Amino acid sequence: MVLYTPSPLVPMLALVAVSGLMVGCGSGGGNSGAARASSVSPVVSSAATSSSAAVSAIKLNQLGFMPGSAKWAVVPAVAAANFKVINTATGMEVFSGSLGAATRWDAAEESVRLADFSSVKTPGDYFLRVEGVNDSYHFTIASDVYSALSAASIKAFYFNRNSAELLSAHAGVFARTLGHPDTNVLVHPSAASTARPADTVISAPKGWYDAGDYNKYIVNSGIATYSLLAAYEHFPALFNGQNLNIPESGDVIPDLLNEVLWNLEWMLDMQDPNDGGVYHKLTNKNFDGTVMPHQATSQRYVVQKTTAAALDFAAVMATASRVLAQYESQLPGLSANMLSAAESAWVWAVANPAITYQQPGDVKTGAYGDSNLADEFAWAAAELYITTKKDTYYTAMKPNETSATVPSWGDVRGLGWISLAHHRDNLTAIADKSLIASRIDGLAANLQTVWAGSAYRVTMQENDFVWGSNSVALGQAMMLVQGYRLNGKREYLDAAQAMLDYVLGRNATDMSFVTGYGDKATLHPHHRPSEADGIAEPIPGFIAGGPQPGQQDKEDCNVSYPSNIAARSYLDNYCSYASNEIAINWNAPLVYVAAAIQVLTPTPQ
Ligand code: 9MR
Repeated sequence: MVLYTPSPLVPMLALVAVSGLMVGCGSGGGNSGAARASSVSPVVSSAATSSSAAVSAIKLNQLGFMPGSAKWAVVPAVAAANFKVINTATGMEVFSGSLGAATRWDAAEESVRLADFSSVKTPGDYFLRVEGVNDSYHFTIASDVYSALSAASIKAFYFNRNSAELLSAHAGVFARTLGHPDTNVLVHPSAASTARPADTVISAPKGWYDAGDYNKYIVNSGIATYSLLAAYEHFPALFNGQNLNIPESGDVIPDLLNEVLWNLEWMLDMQDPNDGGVYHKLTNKNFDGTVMPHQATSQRYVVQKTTAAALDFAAVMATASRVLAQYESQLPGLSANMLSAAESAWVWAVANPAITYQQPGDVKTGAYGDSNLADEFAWAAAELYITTKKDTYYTAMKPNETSATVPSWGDVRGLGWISLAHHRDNLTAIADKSLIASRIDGLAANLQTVWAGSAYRVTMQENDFVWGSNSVALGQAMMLVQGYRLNGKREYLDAAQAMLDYVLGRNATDMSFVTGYGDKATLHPHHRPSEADGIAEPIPGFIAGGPQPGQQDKEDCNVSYPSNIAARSYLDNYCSYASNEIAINWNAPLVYVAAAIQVLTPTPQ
């Protein structure tokens, strides 16, 4: 379990004017215009224009749906009995349905009505019309409706590469100079050992910037990297032919794995070869100002070896070892090296089972501190078991004591169950297959129950609105997908689709939280390159953290949040690191869920 500590980002906001760029909140960025130039903002229907009482928005997935998707929209609680689906090109009504009864969603303190138009399956562009309400955004029904989003959500990791020059051939207008070579990193006193005393110089280049900041954290890299590897492991065909136009494109290795390798190479350097321990993070002492990577030149340190870092590292390396084994001729020896790195990190963690992260007094960057390590032990043991088939690891997972929960950086036990379920037909006799199935199905069934009873037809509830709430939504979808993969219950897939809908617009803010995707999408993420690059649009493909009522950045923003209500407490402003930052552990489940929905949604007969 995780303690949601007050923001560690505040010191960054105290800085001002670095290299001519204003730093901190309220610097705006001058972004303007629709996120998707070709799309049209809500069309005002004749009914709406004729009535001054026309009320706000119909909320739906602003990209659209696959032909076989469940399709739902959320309509304000107006008096109308019906809704219509209208073909944009012809202006013809293609479907009319009854609106559900007005029902309250506590998280948004709002009563709404549901429109189910799942039976509309013909590809095309459409919108919804309800008397007394503005027409909805236009949306598309097409089998490839999510392919661009899917690619962009992976390309976002490329845009967040540490130690990389981004060439215009790959990055277009977002090309940038190399920053953070990380070849001259000092061992912080908190991480000193006999073999590597304080101020020893080590090299640990590459990796991804964690989020809107320029630091690198093993714990958060763990869940993010795993989620991408799992996407590949579960849906390889989708990624094998994908060209993301990254520097490695065109080689034999799929681009998703090329991108993941960029981070894995860094992670390997975070292990101390002398003892197997893993540094918790590689960071500056303070957050950088709002500058481009090459302008952020503070000394970097590796800070404290922790049990969580060793275990998350072990889990990821064990996973990567089996996923990359098929590329032995391109990556000679790497798979075996990763497995031995994973096992030595495990041995270190067993010998040092309770070293939690303690932020040193002179270090102010993110903590990713976590005092409950049972889930990290369980996850690492599960991945080591699957890769090595050694029964001792299965026992070490303590399956009977390990529940399945929606994954987050501080609670990773669900990841172990995901992997066990995927590999269930290829385990040793010791594995309890019915337990694996009941863990996955139990969690999916709980989520499905919430979804079925939700006024918004989503799985999010009031207490899910924590820092990075959009990753809770997508984590819930990931677990529903596992339920569907296990037993084919259609409701699980539909509930997972609902959560993709949620982040793309069927939420109480009426926004798509993915930069560049949706008519009304996040424009001002708390992301240093997007803010400091002088380009109006944000870099595309990043998902914002999302609404949460904590508003830990309130003092640092000179504009107010539009609402204090949990599901509406979202501020699309650069200053809002508590609701509008981007992060690798929030993008990775977007990659996973977008892939799963594309592969698993049945094609209508
Ligand atoms: O995602 C983290 C969230 O769960 C915590 O509540 C929050 C405050 O401790 O920190 C978040 O992680 C941030 C990290 O510490 C530094 N990089 C940016 C991350 C996203 O805001």
